[in-house]
Amino acid sequence: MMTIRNIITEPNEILRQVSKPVQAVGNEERKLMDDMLETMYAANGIGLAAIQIGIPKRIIVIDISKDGKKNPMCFVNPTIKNKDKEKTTYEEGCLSVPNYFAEVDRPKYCEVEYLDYNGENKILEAEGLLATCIQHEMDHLEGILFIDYLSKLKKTMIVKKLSKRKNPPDRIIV
Ligand code: GNR
Ligand code: NI
Repeated sequence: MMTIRNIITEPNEILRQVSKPVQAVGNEERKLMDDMLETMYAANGIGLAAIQIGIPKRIIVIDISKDGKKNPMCFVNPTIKNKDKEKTTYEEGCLSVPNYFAEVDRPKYCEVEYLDYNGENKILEAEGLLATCIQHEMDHLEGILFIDYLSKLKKTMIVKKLSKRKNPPDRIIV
């Protein structure tokens, strides 16, 4: 059974937490990764960090495949081994910063070491959108959002607009 979880949006202090390493990849972690993928697909995102659904664990999921094909990727305790000096620019968005997009420069290439869905140690060489997405997600593990790279003026404007947004709660249980 997979569950679509609620995605936390800015401003919310939870998004600023530093996520904790996972001790071992077990069934609880796999269930979390399943739910994260389901939540990401439902929101039409290409990546999601556990903290975005309120779980401060160093787990991210990514799927950058197109036209209905699925290629879910799971990363537990990811670390960047190597990254390019050369930068690339993408227009980034974030499911925790809904409806706002801005260009961000990041290393064009990176090597990431992680544990996969089965807890196996892997190394992946990433470039282009995948490299950008991995770095965006790994920022979430440190409590960093893409808007932190924008000018203070742009960032303040976005946070102000988001805080005025009426966020309808999923369900009110009385
Ligand atoms: O869905 C997403 N799209 C995206 C586009 C460019 C760079 C990064 C991303 S990640 C984002 C989903 C998200 O918020 N992940 O944390
Ligand atoms: Ni994000």
